[in-house]
This record gives sequence, structure tokens and C-alpha cells, in this order.
Amino acid sequence: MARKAPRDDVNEDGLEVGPPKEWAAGIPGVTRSLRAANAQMGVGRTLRTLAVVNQKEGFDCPGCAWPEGGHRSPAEFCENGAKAVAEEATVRRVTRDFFAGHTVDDLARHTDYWLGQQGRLTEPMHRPEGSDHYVPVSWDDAFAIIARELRALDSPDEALFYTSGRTSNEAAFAYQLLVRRFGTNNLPDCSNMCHESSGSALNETLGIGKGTVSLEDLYQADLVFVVGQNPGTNHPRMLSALERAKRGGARIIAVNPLPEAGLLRFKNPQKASGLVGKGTTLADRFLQIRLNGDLALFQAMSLLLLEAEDAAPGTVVDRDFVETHTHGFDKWAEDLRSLDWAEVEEATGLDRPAVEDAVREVLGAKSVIVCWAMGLTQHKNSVATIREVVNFLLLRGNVGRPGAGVCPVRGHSNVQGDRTMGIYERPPAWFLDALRAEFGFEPPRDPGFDTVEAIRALRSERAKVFVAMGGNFVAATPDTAVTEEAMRRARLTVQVSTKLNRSHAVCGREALILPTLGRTERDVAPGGGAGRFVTVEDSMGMVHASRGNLPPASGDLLSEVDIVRRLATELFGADPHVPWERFADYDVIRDRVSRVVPGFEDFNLRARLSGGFTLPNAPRDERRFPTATGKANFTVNHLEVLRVPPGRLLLQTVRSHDQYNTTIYGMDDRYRGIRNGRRVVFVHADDLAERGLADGDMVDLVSEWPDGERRAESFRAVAYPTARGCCAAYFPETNVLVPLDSVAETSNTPTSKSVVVRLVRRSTPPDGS
Ligand SMILES: Nc1nc2c(c(=O)[nH]1)N[C@H]1C(S)=C(S)[C@@H](COP(=O)(O)OP(=O)(O)OC[C@H]3O[C@@H](n4cnc5c(=O)[nH]c(N)nc54)[C@H](O)[C@@H]3O)O[C@H]1N2
Ligand SMILES: Nc1nc2c(c(=O)[nH]1)N[C@H]1C(S)=C(S)[C@@H](COP(=O)(O)OP(=O)(O)OC[C@H]3O[C@@H](n4cnc5c(=O)[nH]c(N)nc54)[C@H](O)[C@@H]3O)O[C@H]1N2
Ligand SMILES: [Mo]
Repeated sequence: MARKAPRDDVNEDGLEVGPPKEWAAGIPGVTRSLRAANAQMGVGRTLRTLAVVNQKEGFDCPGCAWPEGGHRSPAEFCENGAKAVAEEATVRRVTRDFFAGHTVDDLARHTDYWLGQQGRLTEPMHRPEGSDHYVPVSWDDAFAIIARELRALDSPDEALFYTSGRTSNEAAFAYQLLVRRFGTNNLPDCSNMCHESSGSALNETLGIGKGTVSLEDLYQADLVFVVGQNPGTNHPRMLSALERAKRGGARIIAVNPLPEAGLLRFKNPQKASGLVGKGTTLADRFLQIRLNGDLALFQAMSLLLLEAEDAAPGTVVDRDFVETHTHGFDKWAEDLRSLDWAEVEEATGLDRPAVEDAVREVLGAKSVIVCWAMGLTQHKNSVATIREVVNFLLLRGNVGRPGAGVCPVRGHSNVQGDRTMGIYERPPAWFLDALRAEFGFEPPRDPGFDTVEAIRALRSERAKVFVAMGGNFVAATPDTAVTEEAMRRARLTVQVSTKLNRSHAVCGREALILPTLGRTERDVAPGGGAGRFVTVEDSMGMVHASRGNLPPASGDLLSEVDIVRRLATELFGADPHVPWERFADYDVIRDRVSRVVPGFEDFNLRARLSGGFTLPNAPRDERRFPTATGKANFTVNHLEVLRVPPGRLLLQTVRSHDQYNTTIYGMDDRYRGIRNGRRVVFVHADDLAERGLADGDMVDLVSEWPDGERRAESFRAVAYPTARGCCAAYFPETNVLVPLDSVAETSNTPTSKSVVVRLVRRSTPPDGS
């Protein structure tokens, strides 16, 4: 399974490689955000748009899920938030003429970057079966086609309903209601590839699938671990929060195979002092860990804490907390005693003194927070790793008190809210009971397909219709060749999208593109009137309103809610259970949510409060842990060192500074010193030398799996100070290397951060000709 670079990628002659940066943001950050925005929107629109990002009366930034905080500065956006906004508010348009000029196969030969650059989608498009073009279709006909295909299925479980994490609470609630009313729990979402491991581990151990800290906690912490996360690129506003935590006396330990710029030093562009000068050193300590070494690290730190307790009983372990609020401590502690330091050093690549130094910091800290993102969640042992993070925190009572707790930093701006609204293939019984009580129909009880299972179901034609509420399923999922083939087998694929992407080009035999409003746009109800607003939930469980202010990209866009509503009307006719027509008024949806989802009482009232409201969080608010044991659970996890066969490296697939998942904003990765290209692989200079390779050599990346090899062609080797034995390259280009069946235990998340590869020197020129 080899995969050539799509056409626009092959020519990377302009690729330039320089030294990585040692600091993030500051002046280049500000000027770049304005430059990016101007290129897409022009000056006037840029100023009007950026002025209202994340303001209390404006729209929620479609970038990341980092919270806004009570006190918002007049420019509460970051460089990458500005790029996300510009990408959506662009003045470029994809029209029917564009589709007339490109066959579907032609589109599939272009890169994600090229596709995204074409601009906003403007009207519904239909690819009839057997046709090689998309042609315009009316909204009514589009809904009729979907309803026809859904009704033709032998079982509702033959349909799949994907969601990406930008969908608002209102749209998500209506969508899951439609899907369950139709009769299936097949609601795979981007979370399945993202923080599913966090949800699995935290639900089991703490009784809530979310984090337990607020921004205020971060400011009060004594010690903050930032593990497996690159906030300088992916959550830039988190850097301001870390800076503030430091001013309050916090220390920061970064745990990462890569010396990411944002973690080292930060210049705050929101403050005059940040534009000049040296900026703030963020990480006080940098543990350059091997990929997948974190389970071993947290076990080792916990063991050292237990030994410190042995030496001075009653001073290290929070006995009171452990006895009152937790379960399983003794068993866990006993198991940990047999930890093998040689294995710890092998797994982490760290020596014992480095771990001991970190533990001294822990002993000196009254309250500790651990933040993490994809570096922890996308491995085979991710759930076990995150359970060990919980053990480590529970030991000293670092959950459910100020300045302490778990902080999984979520990705998409409303991915957490979508789950809260019921976008979940394995809904808990209480949620389905609440739906039944509110709407009076019997929701399906069998668990549905997650993302990986959805691909398998398409491949074996157990699933025949695929609907996506946002996202770019084909490009974001693993095993590109396998996934694309699976998708092409579908009878009908439907993409609700703002921008053109690969999932429109690699589609089912019949396909629909339904263009929708973005966050930045005014959302006017069908009958006219003042604009409607939606709500979102951030990474820390704050819910607030989001109201777009720009004129829509085209007069023929529908809001996501209206798309769901009209499809439901077509599908169910006069529905005795759900008043779909009335959902045009989002207050009616919020009313229903307030009776189904705990924590949303008086939703309509509180959604209108300036700054929104905070959802209840039992561990944080009351030290109550609604788990199976009724307590916070210590869990025993087995350390299995991920040994890579001789000559191989462990590859992680990461984001560059110029992309939002599969949306490529530009071809640079400024902090890592890359310009004008994306087909690079970062490898330690000594690992290159051991393979007889050098910086600048062209290589293919080959992953090995029992069902065969996968190859991504033509990458420039970059000597880079990553941990030994590890390498890194960008997704989605490298998704072809991640086998569909290589997934995390329990969460079923693709192992995008630990793929065994070998580097093969290229003997032919990059384009293979
Ligand atoms: N601008 C921008 N913002 C984004 C996104 C975007 O693409 N662009 N994506 C959004 C989404 S959906 C998400 S989920 C988040 C993602 O946010 P991140 O998780 O920060 O994104 P990645 O680029 O996957 O970076 C993973 C980080 O973990 C490190 N890492 C990898 N493996 C390991 C490991 O085994 N151990 C440790 N300790 N570290 C490891 C990598 O070196 C890297 O620093 O960002 C969100 N925000
Ligand atoms: N190898 C590898 N693969 C990964 C990852 C990795 O680290 N490595 N990360 C994984 C992660 S964390 C995630 S979250 C997934 C992301 O997977 P997805 O969420 O499926 O992908 P995105 O690239 O975020 O989706 C971009 C598309 O969403 C559409 N869009 C944007 N805004 C809106 C909107 O407001 N409404 C609608 N309806 N559509 C909109 C646009 O058409 C755009 O093309 O990728 C995963 N894949
Ligand atoms: Mo994500």
C-alpha cells in the first residue's frame, strides 16, 4: 500500500529548513495573524471580524477549546485563532462553475491545502450515481435524496452519523435526537480519534469524562505539568494562562519528546511588554521523554513519592483524602513496589536523577495540576497512562481542591459540548432514559459504531449511508488507502461543510455537499428577525453564547440546526414526538436540553448571562466521585515497554503551526524552523547517522503491520533535537502509515503517536518519474 503525494505536494523545491525557535508568539505572532487574515478577508473585514472574537457579545473562536476567562482583553485571540477565523471568513468562493470545471477524480488529486484555498462552499451540490461531476441541487431535493436512501436501508444501523467538534450545542442536540429517533446509536465523532482515551480513563477513575480544573485553579497551582501537548501552536491562549500561573508562583514541568517553542519561552502579544524583551521562561524543567514513555514516568514518580512517605510517614501521602475518598490504594501501592527502574529508563529514555528532580518539585508543591493533549491519548496504552496520571494526583489529594486536578486540554472548540449533548456511540442509560421521558419515543439501546468501527463497517458494506456534520472524515482518519476505499463503497455520503475538503472528493457512489454557516456568520431564522445565537462548552466546562456578526458567505447557506430540522421533517413527516419545525427557534431546543441534560437547568436564561455559566463537576465542586465504587479509583496498570525492532523508529504524527487538523493554512512550521513545505521527517541527528543518513536526504517512511506494509513517499530528513529513537512528521500526509487496527486499548483511538517505521532512502527523484 504505497501512496504517492497528491499533485500539489510533489513540488516542494522551495522547502527551507532552519533552526527551531526557542520562544513563541510576540511580534511575529501578531503580524502574522494580521497578514493571514488580510490575505483571506481584506483589511476592513479583518478588523471588524477580529474585534469580536471571544468577546462577550461576539462569537466563540472556532479555533481551540481553551476557555476565555472572566476578564477578556480587547484582543482575546491569538495568531492561530486569527487564522481559523480568516479561513472561515475568507472572501473566496466555491461556485457551481468551479464544480463544472473539475471532475470528482480531479479534486481527489489535489492536496488538502489546495482544496481549502478554494474558499467557502455556496450552494448544495449533488453527485448523482455514475456521474463524474457535482451538479447543483435544491435543498428540498437534497433532503429528499437523503430520506430516500435512509428509508431504503434494511436497518437504521446501516447508517453512520459522524460529528466533528465545531458543531454547536443546539445543533448537536438536534442531530443526536434525529439519529436516535431514526433508530441507531451510530454516532462516531472526532473525539474517538482525540480525547476518547481521557474520557475512558477519567470516567472509570473519577466518575466524570472531563477535566476537574478551572482557569482559576491554574492560577493558584504550585506546580503544573504540561504533558504531550504543544500549546504554542495548538492552544496559544493557554500560554497567557501559564504565564499568569507563573506570576502567581507556579512552576512548570514540560514532558515532551520535542523541545516545543511555546513551552520554553513565551512573549505575550496581548501586553505591550510582550512585544519587546526576552519574554517569560515558561518551563522550569523539561523532561525530554521517549514517545510512549509517560506511563512509566508517572509510575516512577508515584513510586518515589511512596518511598518518601516510607522515609517520613504521614508527610507525603494525603492519608485523609485517600481513606475518605478513594478506593484501591493498597493494591495499587503494592503493585507499584515491583516497578523495575531499568524498564523505566528504557521506556522513558530518562535517567533516574531526572525523575528524582521532578519528584522533589512535586514534594515541594501543595497543589499540582497535570495538563495533557494528544501526546498522551493516541497510543496503545493511553487509557492506562492517563489512569496513572490520576493515581499520581490522588496520592497527594490533588483532585477536588483549589489549584489541583486533571486538565485534559480539548481540541475542537465545542468537542466537549457535543459529547455533553449526547454525541456518543455508547450513550449511558440515564441519558437515553431522559430522552424517552422528554420525547416519548424509545431510543435504541445497542451501542453504535465509533470512528474505527465505522470505517470497518463501510469496508464490509454493513454500513451504506454516511452523513457527516462537519469535519473531514476521510483525511482525519487513519489508514488513508483503506479508509478511502471503504468510503467509496458507500451508497450515499453526505457532508455538511463550510469548506471544500478531501471528503467531498473521496465520496460514496452518490454524494451530497450541504454548505452551512460558520461561527462567524449572522444566523437569521427562516422568517427573518434578529440573529439567532448558539452556545458552546469550553475545555473547562464553561457554557456560553456565540453570535456571528458577518454576512453569510452565500444567501443559500442553512444553519446546521436548520439542516437537521429540515431533514427530520422530510424523514419523519408530522412527528408526534419531536416538534422539528419549532426548532427553528433555538430557545425551543434549549428548553428541551434543560430537561434532558443535568446542569442545563434554566438554560435559556443562563445562556444569556454575560460570560455564560459553569457546568457542575462533582469531583471539583464536592469531592464526590460518581464511579462504580462511589469513590475515586486507584487502578493497577501494567508497564509494557514499547520495544521497537532493530533499525526502526517510533513515529508520531503531529500538527504544524500552519494547520488546523486537515485544514492547511500555509506551508510553514515557524517554531520548528520549516518553511515552504510539509513533507519533512524530524529525526535525531545520531539516529540519522546510525542509519547512514544525513540531514537533507530524501526518504520514504514505511510502517510495518501484520497485514502488510504501508508507505508514505518522499520526505526530507531533518536533523532535529527530538528524543532518541523517535521521529515526527505531519498528519494528514502520514495517516496512510497508521493501520486501522492499531488502536488504544478500551478507547479504540488510532495510535497516531506511536507508529513503528523504517526510513528508506529514496533512489528515485521525489516525483518518482
Ligand atoms: N492551530 C491549531 N490549533 C489546534 C489544532 C490544530 O490543528 N491547529 N487542533 C485542535 C485539536 S482537534 C486538538 S486535539 C489539539 C491538539 O493539540 P496537541 O496535542 O498539542 O497537538 P499535536 O500536534 O498532536 O501535538 C502533540 C504533542 O505531544 C507531544 N507528544 C507526542 N507523543 C508524546 C508522548 O508519547 N509523550 C509525551 N509526553 N509527549 C508526546 C508532541 O511532541 C507534541 O508536542 O489542538 C487543537 N488546536
Ligand atoms: N495521524 C493523525 N491523525 C489525526 C490526529 C493526529 O494527531 N494524527 N488528530 C485527530 C484529532 S485530535 C482530531 S480532533 C481529528 C479531526 O478530525 P475532523 O474534525 O473530522 O477534521 P477537521 O480537519 O477539523 O475538519 C475540517 C473540516 O470541517 C469543516 N468545518 C469547519 N467549520 C465547520 C463548521 O462550523 N460546521 C461544519 N459543518 N463544518 C465545518 C470544513 O469543511 C473543514 O474542511 O483528526 C484526528 N486525526
Ligand atoms: Mo482533536
